[in-house]
Amino acid sequence: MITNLFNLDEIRANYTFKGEYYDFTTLNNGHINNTYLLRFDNDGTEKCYILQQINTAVFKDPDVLMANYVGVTDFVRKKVKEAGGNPKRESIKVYYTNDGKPYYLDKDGRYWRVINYIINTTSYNFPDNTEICRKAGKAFGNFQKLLADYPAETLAETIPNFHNTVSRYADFEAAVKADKVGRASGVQKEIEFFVNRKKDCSVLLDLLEKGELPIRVTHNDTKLNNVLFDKKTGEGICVIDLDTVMPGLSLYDFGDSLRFAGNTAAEDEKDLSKVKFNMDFYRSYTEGYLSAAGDSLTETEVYYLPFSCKLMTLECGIRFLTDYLNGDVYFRISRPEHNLDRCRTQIKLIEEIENLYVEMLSVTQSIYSNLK
Ligand code: GN1
Ligand code: MG
Repeated sequence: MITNLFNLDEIRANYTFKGEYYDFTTLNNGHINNTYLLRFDNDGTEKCYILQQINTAVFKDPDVLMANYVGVTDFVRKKVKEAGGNPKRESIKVYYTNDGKPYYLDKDGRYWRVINYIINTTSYNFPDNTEICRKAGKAFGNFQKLLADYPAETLAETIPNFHNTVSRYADFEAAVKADKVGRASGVQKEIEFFVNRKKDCSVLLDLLEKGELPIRVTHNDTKLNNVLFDKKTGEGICVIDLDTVMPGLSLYDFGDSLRFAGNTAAEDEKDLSKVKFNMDFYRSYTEGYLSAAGDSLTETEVYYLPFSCKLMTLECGIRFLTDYLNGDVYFRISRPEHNLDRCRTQIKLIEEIENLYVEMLSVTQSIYSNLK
């Protein structure tokens, strides 16, 4: 967890912002970094910047993180320009400190970065309708295509084994065994649920090892709220939160998106009767995604799209429970059993996906064959 206290004067003195500082607001949508919106009065018009405190408990090497981040954002900006798009609205730009660094290390040892704020956009924590899902699918599909020829060998693993579901499971087993804060006895049902699905954790990694799935440059944190939608056109114009762009499987991005966007309720909903997997959202997201990325995917990747939804939900459920067992040391929480509530919504979603699985397979295949 990271602290909210910071010295804005010190940070401001190390950057050249346009206009006169006005105020800031907190924009904490995610569970990891602290994010603020800084507002300036630039000769009567408002100029905003995004300031983020990098969570160094999670991203242990800020130099490596920012080298990846600058590499990817510069690459995307160039691609957007080449395609005739508007780089100011469709890509992220890192602002450098006055002494030429892509981050600022403050006197208390905290790391900060400043990026552009894209005006007249909105993001969703919940897809209000199928069109939002279709557009989100298209945005993430495009993002994947945009990075298809990024030199993957230059990307460092900002969090090693991030979506390695076998090692995530091993961490979970270790947390159960250690039972650091004495919570294991109260969550036996949840533990058993994951133990019964241990074999799912190795399915994609086995295929990767056999050479049946390709490594790609992937986003790795494809929550719906990581897409900015243009307020005027409604299109998903910019994919944000690029800390975890790393080599990975396309299936990680697809599955993680539906884990979040396919859920009819919030990730931390306490009333599990509200948590369902919405097949209409699945269909429209898949249509959007395949319309953008479909021709670059292999048939094996497409076949495993429904499975990826189950696997990424399983991974996230395991991570929430692991953090609960470890004493809530990773994800930001705002109530005592927050991680357990999050884990329970993931369990409910996995049950839903298991029941809908055959339908998901046939919906996916029919969308895919219509594209060909
Ligand atoms: C974290 O920061 P945020 O909310 O975008 C996490 C993701 C999880 C997600 C669950 C670096 O993402 O992996 O899927 O929470 N990011 C990191 O909501 O661990
Ligand atoms: Mg994130």
